[in-house]
Amino acid sequence: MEPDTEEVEEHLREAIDDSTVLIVEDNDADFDLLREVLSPHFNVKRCRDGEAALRLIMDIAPHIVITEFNLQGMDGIVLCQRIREHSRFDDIPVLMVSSEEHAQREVDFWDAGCSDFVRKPYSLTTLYKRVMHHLKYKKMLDEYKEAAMVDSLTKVFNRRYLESTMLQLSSRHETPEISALLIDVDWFKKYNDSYGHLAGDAALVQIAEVLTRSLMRSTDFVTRLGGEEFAVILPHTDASGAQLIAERVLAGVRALALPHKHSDYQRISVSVGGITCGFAPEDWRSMIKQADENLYQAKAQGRNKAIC
Ligand code: GH3
Ligand code: MG
Ligand code: MG
Ligand code: MG
Repeated sequence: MEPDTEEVEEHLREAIDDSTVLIVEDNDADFDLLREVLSPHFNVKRCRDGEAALRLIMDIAPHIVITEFNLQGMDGIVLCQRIREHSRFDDIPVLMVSSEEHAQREVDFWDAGCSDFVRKPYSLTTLYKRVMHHLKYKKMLDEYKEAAMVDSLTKVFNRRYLESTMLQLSSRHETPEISALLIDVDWFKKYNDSYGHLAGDAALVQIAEVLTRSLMRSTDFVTRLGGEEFAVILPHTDASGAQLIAERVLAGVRALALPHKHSDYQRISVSVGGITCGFAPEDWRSMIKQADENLYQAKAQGRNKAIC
């Protein structure tokens, strides 16, 4: 069967082509049918039971799960419920397949959180189209979610991401120490006035890249608070660790060597204010406010320096 490529935009099409489809099916003949129609287009994986499927889902996060209801051990309903227990997986499409004999449980399938349901015998064309449909909307959802969390100019996270991440960190009560750095570009108004707003934008992009490169842990992240002001959040980092990152930021921005004739240093520089808290505060603004006081001191003491 030839897929209908015209219905999907080109970039979605390409992204969907890489999709991993997990089929949970203990019957070989049923699996072979699905594999025949799906494997020319997708990366098809198979598990024979729910326990193995859960382990594989945790490991590879497939783009869609197609599961038979009637499995040995954990049935498709329990599998679906278990998948939905994880916030990471609550938007993975789960397509339930059942024989006519079990189709009267369809309300239970939906209640378990499945995204779609087909009863056997099904049309392979319709099954393929449904898989395409779910993958397309999952991909779009992922893109919209990312766009809502990322600053479009610098590609670092935005305030909304900072807000939701700080809420998560504070609710988990497992962040004994957290540091934040507030970074503000020096004499940036004059930079824009001298070199133009586009050059200013390009400088912000490069500075954001320096910030990202300065991080050392996977839990560290950069956000653009607005304008020429960024925050770096360093969970599980004490004051000396924060000082180290601040030094890397200062050195990295100096190394960009972007000429700035109205700067005392003749180069673009940043000032950094740091703060370390004993726990992640729910309100990120209170943490940033304390960092801002140190940033103000760094500015007052001549800029191009960090006070943590
Ligand atoms: P200071 O050293 O005290 O921080 O001085 P400053 O000139 O950097 O600070 P001020 O707050 O006076 O000016 C910030 C400037 O940043 C003003 C604004 O034009 C510029 N700016 C804010 N957002 C953007 C942006 O997205 N792109 C560009 N190119 N400039 C921006
Ligand atoms: Mg500013
Ligand atoms: Mg500034
Ligand atoms: Mg400020």
